[in-house]
Amino acid sequence: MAITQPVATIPVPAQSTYQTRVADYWNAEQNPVNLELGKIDDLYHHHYGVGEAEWSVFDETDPAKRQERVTAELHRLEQAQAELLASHLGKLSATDRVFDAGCGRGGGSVVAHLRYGCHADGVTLSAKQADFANEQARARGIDGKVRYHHRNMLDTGFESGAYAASWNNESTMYVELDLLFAEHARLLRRGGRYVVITGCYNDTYGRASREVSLINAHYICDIHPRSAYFSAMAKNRLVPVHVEDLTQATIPYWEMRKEAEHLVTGIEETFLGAYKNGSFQYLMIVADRI
Ligand code: GPP
Ligand code: MG
Repeated sequence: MAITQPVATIPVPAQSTYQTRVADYWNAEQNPVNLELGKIDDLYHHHYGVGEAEWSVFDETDPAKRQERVTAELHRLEQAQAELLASHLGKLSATDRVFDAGCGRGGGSVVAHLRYGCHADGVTLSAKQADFANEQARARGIDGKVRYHHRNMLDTGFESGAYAASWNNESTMYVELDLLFAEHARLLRRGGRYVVITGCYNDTYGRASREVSLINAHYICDIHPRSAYFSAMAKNRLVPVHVEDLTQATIPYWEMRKEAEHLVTGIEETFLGAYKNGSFQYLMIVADRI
């Protein structure tokens, strides 16, 4: 059928209705598993942990001290994950600039800055998270180098080619990968490094399992299949140099979190089920921007 009427122009909002709902979630979020862990050393993370868990923390007989030790142990595992990501950002100096896409309350950018002395720009859809993270940077005296912005990671407005490294730490499931990687490729200089740590569904299992769908509903996200990462990178000048399946390495974190009655959010069994039935993987991809 021929279109005889011109297509009506409608105002395009700065962010979609979906993105507004995601921002609402993070503006309201106050999970003890994020705030109590972050308070320990003012490194606030919104990702999970990796490595062997020290189960002896549960041997503590004083209930309050036991809770404290479990909290500290989960934070140690989350910190190990942040350090693992940062260790793959390539050679960086104090004059380099890095981009943290979906920065949450800011922990990852601080970790990168403390490690390399670099400048960091974090972006989040949540004004509350950006304010919180900037306040943390001020309190630490690093606000001259580490800055957080209330912006859309798909359309940052930052300068093209100005970044030596960039990453997504568990934030890709909120966006379209083609649009995301186009923005990383635009921001990264040639030879720059991109790192993603993510939960993805396993193509060899089939489509998204019940557990993966429950995780999507819990966080209002849309977990991509593993294959989608590689095809979207190939289309956007990002060439993988290292791929690591972190699934086994994250299971101890979830086993311990499940037993931490003062911190559980209710999603713990679902993650463990998804990892153990093979439908879901915790994956790191390191890529060069060519
Ligand atoms: C953790 O954030 C990560 C996400 C919400 C994105 C979804 C991640 C997947 C791997 C599917 P968080 O630390 O705020 O979550 P929680 O409150 O559960 O600790
Ligand atoms: Mg958390």
